[in-house]
Amino acid sequence: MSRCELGVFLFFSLLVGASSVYGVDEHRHHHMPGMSMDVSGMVMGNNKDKLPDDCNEITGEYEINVVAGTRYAKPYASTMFGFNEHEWRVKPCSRITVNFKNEDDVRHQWMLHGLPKYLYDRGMFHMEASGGHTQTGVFIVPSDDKTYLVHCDIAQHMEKGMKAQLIAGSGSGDLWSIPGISADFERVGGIHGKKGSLIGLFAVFAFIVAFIIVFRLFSL
Ligand SMILES: [Cu+2]
Repeated sequence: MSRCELGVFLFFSLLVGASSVYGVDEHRHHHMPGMSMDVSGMVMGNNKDKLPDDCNEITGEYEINVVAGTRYAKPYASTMFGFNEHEWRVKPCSRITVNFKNEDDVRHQWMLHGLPKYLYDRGMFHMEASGGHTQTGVFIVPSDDKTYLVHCDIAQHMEKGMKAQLIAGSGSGDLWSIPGISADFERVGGIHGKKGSLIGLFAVFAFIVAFIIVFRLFSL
């Protein structure tokens, strides 16, 4: 085998290896405990009784009713979807029951990030409700003062208003761009984005000019 062939062989074996590992992972994920799924939606990371390592006991019980729908976007400019509330406060080491109702026709999610990975797959508690359906799930937060990101992961829904925060204890600061709570720093990114596209346009123009010069040189 030449060096080149060996390289190609190694590349493809890596590719096959990586895809099979990914496949196994996906397979395992669909059989995770704490996951339920039907036509009305799904709950992932459901945890009623497994205490985080840093908690001695459950210090509080909360039941929050979250409603998702386009009508909750109305008070905020440039949003299209929303939750009835965009912030919830709980005690560290507390147990939270979430009743998640979707008033729209499209699917919505209530996905919370940053939980300990030894208890929650990918550190997430995740609910999805089909249009017009309600899902109920339970999770327990660890002992730290922390602000957890909650959002809907369906394409463009977070950008269009489905972003919220759950604050355990004194939290770890507000997240940006929460409707009605924190400023939309995304505008800064917007300016950078415009700058970036101008540079891109200039690069294309320079390339065309260079091409014309080279073409002329060779055709003379
Ligand atoms: Cu959504």
